Amino acid sequence: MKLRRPILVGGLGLSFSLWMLQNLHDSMVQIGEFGLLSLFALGGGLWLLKLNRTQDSSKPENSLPVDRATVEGTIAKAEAVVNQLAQETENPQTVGTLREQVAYLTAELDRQEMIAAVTGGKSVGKTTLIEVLKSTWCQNSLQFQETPPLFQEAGEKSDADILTQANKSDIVLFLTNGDLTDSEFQSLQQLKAVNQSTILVFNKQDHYLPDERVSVLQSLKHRMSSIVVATAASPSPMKVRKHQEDGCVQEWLEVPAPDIQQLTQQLSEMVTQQGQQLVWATTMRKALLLKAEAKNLLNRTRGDRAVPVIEQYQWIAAAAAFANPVPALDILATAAINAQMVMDLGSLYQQTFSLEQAQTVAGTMGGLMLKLGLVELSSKAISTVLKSNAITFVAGGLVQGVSAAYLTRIAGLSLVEYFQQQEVATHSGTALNLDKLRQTLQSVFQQNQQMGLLQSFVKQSVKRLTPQAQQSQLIESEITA
Ligand SMILES: Nc1nc2c(ncn2[C@@H]2O[C@H](COP(=O)(O)OP(=O)(O)OP(=O)(O)O)[C@@H](O)[C@H]2O)c(=O)[nH]1
Ligand SMILES: [Mg+2]
Repeated sequence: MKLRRPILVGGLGLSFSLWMLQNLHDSMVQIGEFGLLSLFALGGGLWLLKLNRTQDSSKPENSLPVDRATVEGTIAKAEAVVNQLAQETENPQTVGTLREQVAYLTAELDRQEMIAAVTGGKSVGKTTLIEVLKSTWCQNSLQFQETPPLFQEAGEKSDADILTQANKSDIVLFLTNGDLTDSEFQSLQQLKAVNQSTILVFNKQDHYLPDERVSVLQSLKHRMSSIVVATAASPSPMKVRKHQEDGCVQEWLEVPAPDIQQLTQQLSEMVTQQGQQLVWATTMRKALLLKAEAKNLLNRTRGDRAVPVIEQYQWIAAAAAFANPVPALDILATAAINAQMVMDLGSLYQQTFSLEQAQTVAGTMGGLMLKLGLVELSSKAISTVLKSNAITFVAGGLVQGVSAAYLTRIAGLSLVEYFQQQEVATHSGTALNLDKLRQTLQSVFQQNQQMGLLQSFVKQSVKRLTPQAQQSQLIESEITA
């Protein structure tokens, strides 16, 4: 009777983790008998088939051209995330601010006045260019805003902040004084990545001889596929020499007029031909930013709730493995991931799993942990920590208990991390992306393998699992250490 049940469950999709916790006391030995590995192979084949078909169907949301309906759709998505946050957070003030921003975005769609941010490194001529534009080129519908200089070691604002700010404008004028430096190139790439309309302005071209100008301009156009123009916002005075009829030579300095004609022509074209488009694209960027901000807050709220859930299952797994120490690594992996934990964490992230689905996820993760060698690595690391803390192995299941707790923690944290990276679910039933789950497991495991973290975790677990005698030993070893 006892033997039949796991076979059935295993055949359905490797779901004995929950069963195991329920039956720990009498079943541990029996599992070993009928070959856990073959069960894994059977169940494993099933879930691999099921999960590999799941593909990431998300397409980039921000590639030109942007139409009004798409922007409205994105604003609605941002609003949905804000609404979800409103249901889960205990901070109504934040929600209020976010809601105001959503309303503002909708109004933004019909904004008439446009904004151009003027950015670039220190002293490239931002202020001067704006002055010249204002005094010689009258366009009421376009305002210029100078950003703080980029690439400053001790700048008040980081480059990322400056670029984020610049991205809230409709056009970015990115100034450079010659060939691009690496950091200039990277900043331009970042602007491009968020679909920001950018004009690369080669200012101070008067510093170059005419044929040099041409080659700089060509090189800029070659490197950046964006629009490139050359300007001289405030050309240096030039020496003018005049030979007079009587043979004398007269010399004086002359200040050439600013040369911004290529730029103003480009700007005029953009404002008249693409004005509406540009405003929509800006609104789109702002909506995506707002959505990301709301999602961050939501993830933080949910993360706070997830930690005690993980801890609860961590100690359940620890107690079970400690009481019934079975050395087989695969049992450790499976015992560590409780299907009920998957369900509980899933529901925190609006991902409703049926018990069967949760069991599949648990089995998948156990399999991944084994395949990635995480189970073996952590057992070894934990034994080492225990030995170095002079903890004797009076209780035989200590390594197993601590390992089970540790693996539960890794699995729980990975699931949380995985859910947090997903789009905020407005309906459940999203299929699992096995590749992403594997990557997340690996990276979470690596983060948690740091010696300091591991040591404090082991100490915490030992305190939980062992009687007073062991604990005093632990404390002693801390004092003598
Ligand atoms: N030769 C030449 N000098 C220029 C040109 N444009 C600006 N300058 C000079 O470059 C210097 C810096 O100009 P700003 O306009 O203050 O530069 P900025 O980018 O606003 O500088 P920060 O705000 O301090 O980063 C000034 O002395 C300008 O006169 C130009 O086209 N040619
Ligand atoms: Mg300035």
